Amino acid sequence: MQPFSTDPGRTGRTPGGEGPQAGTTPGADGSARELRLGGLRILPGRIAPPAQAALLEDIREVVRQAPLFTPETARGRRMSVKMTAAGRFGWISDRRGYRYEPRHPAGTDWPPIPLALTDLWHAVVPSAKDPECCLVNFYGEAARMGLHQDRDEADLTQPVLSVSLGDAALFRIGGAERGGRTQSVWLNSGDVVVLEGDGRLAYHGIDRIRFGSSALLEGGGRINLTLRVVR
Ligand SMILES: O=C(O)CCC(=O)C(=O)O
Repeated sequence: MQPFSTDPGRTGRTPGGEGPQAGTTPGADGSARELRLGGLRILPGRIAPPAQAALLEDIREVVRQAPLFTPETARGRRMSVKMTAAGRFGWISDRRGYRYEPRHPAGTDWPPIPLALTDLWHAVVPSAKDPECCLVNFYGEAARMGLHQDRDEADLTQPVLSVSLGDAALFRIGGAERGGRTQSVWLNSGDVVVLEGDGRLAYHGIDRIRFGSSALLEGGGRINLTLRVVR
């Protein structure tokens, strides 16, 4: 059974308030807000509430075609997040280790990356190659993700773009070396994080989520969508 409903239209409530720019929430001065933290670019509220609800419907379709599964580490430890993917490749981890794969563990092709996400990618990182993987991470109440670098991609000059939907999450950011100083920030639904340039290899992870803090997902929880160029 999937941890969130894949039925169309099962949003907890429909958040209101369309910003003047489709899909974005501008800062008080009308410009798109942007923070820099540890070499990462954070775009708070980049995806407006109605666009979040629409994106959730897109992800429900992805999950219908490519059901969430619980990855295991090579040592047999089950990860606390559930995962699936869209695009040419999905990132998986099992007893053979972690890697990108062209098919879901059930043997089916990954569904296409939703258009709203490729549009977002082109708007936020216009000079990047097209994304080839959209990893979908689902965080239930106790899920977390340890500090790690994203370095399984062939071209580490290509950015990584990460979208938060649903409950707030405590995001920890370090530098490019393991064991260095870290900083934390709460990511809310609709926030976008870009790992690029000096921040591309920054260690990052999710310490915990504030379960039930958002009404986007009916039963609570958080979805993270991470877009990457793989080859
Ligand atoms: O959930 C998040 O915001 C981070 C996800 C992440 O770091 C990853 O999938 O590599």
